[in-house]
Amino acid sequence: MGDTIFGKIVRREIPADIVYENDDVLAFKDLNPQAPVHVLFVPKRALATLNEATSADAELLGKLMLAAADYAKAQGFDKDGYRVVVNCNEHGGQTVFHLHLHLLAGRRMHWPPG
Ligand code: DGP
Repeated sequence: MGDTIFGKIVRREIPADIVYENDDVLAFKDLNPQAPVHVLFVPKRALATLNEATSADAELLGKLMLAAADYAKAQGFDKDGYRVVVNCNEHGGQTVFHLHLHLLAGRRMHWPPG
């Protein structure tokens, strides 16, 4: 696990509002929500950014996506819809360098994103 704030959350060294967990993925509410629902899905085995992912990480990336979809369906967000986002590096708006997936729901999303 990378030594970021998300690694500390995964290791339970700092608190977070955890909403979902399985063997490979932890999900918790974003501290600075951009929608009525804003949950971050992080792999317990950290990659810094999407750029570091290789074919060896394909299963983990799939599990990350499926965890978000499972959670969205369990919460009923699938009916109206939701958005899943991965920010990568500076122009992508990434600020925490432990790969994570944003799940946004509870309002109509805009396109293109800012
Ligand atoms: P990104 O910009 O894609 O790297 O997203 C990082 C997100 O993480 C951002 O929306 C704010 C959130 N965040 C940063 N620090 C913390 C924290 O300590 N706890 C929680 N729950 N969220 C955090």
